Amino acid sequence: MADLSKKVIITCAVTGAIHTPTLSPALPYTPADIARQAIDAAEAGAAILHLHARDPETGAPTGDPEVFARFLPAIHEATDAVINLTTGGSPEMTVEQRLAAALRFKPEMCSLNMGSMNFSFHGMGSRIDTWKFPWERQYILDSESFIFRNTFKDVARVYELMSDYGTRYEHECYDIGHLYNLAYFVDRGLVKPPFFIQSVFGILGGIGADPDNVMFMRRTADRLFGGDYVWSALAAGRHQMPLITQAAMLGGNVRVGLEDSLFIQRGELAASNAQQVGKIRRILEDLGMKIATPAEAREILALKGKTHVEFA
Ligand code: KMH
Ligand code: ZN
Repeated sequence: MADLSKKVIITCAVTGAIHTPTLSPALPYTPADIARQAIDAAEAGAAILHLHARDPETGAPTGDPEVFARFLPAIHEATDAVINLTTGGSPEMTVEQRLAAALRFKPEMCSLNMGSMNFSFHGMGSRIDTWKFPWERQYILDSESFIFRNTFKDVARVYELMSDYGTRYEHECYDIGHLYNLAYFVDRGLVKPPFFIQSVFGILGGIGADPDNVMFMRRTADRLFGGDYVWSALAAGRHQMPLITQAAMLGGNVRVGLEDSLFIQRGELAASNAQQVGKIRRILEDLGMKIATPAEAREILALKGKTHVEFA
C-alpha cells in the first residue's frame, strides 16, 4: 500500500512522438508551445518534464539538437523541474539520432528503453479523413511494421556515454522481461541505485493495461531489486489515470502528459498537459498523498542538480 509519508513524483511527458497534430489541437509542437506547456505543467505540480522535439513547421518528431535548443533554455530558466530528454525518439530515427540531444545537453535525466519490441499505433486516427499535415497518416500506418530497436549493445552504449556526464535514467520497461534486462545491467554494474523504473502499460507490443499486470510488474521489480529502485508507471490512452492511480496506491510514482494520452476523461480531449497534471495531483491529494517538489525528486533519485547541465 501507499506509504503516505512518501512523496509522489509526477512526471509530465509533454509531446512525445506517437501522437500527431491532427489528433488534438492541444498537442504542442512549436518551440514556444512546448516551452509554455512544459512550464505550465511544472507549475501544476510536475517535478520531472520528459521532453521530445518536433519540427516547428509540421509537428513531425525530430531529434535535431538545434530544435531542442529552441525550447530547453526557456524551460530551464522558468522552472525548477528536472528536465529529462528522450533517447527513444521516434520510429523514424536511428539510434544515433535518438541520442544526439542527450549527448549535447547532458541533462539530469534521459529516458532509456529497456528492450527491442514491436511498438505500434497504426489503429490511431482511423476515423480521420482530413489531416493537417501530409506526413501524419502514413507515419501512423507505418508503425504497424515498426520494430523499436533497443538491443543490449544499444542500452549499454547509452549507459557508457551518459554516465560520464552524471545523467541518470528513466528506465522505460514495457514488459516484465524488460525488468530482467535491467537486472542484467545492474549485475554488470552499469547502473547504480537508486534507479528509476518507468513501467509502461498499454502500448501495442508491450504488456497490457490490466490491474493484474500492474501488480505483477511491481512484485517482480520488488523481487529483483528490493529497495534499490524507485518505481513509476504510465499507461497509454484511456488507461492513463486509473492505472497510474493504482500504481500510486502501490507506492509508485506517476507519469502523465499528452505523449501518453490526449484525453482528460473518456471522450474528452485534454486542453493541455497541465490539465492532466492537475487532475492526477487532485486524485492523489484526495487520497492523502503528497506531491514531490523538484528538489525532493532530485533527492529521491540522486540527480546531479539543475546547474550541471549544458542547455545554454
Ligand atoms: N511514449 C512512451 C510510451 C522515450 O521517449 O524514450 C515511450 C517513451 C519513449 O517515452
Ligand atoms: Zn518519450
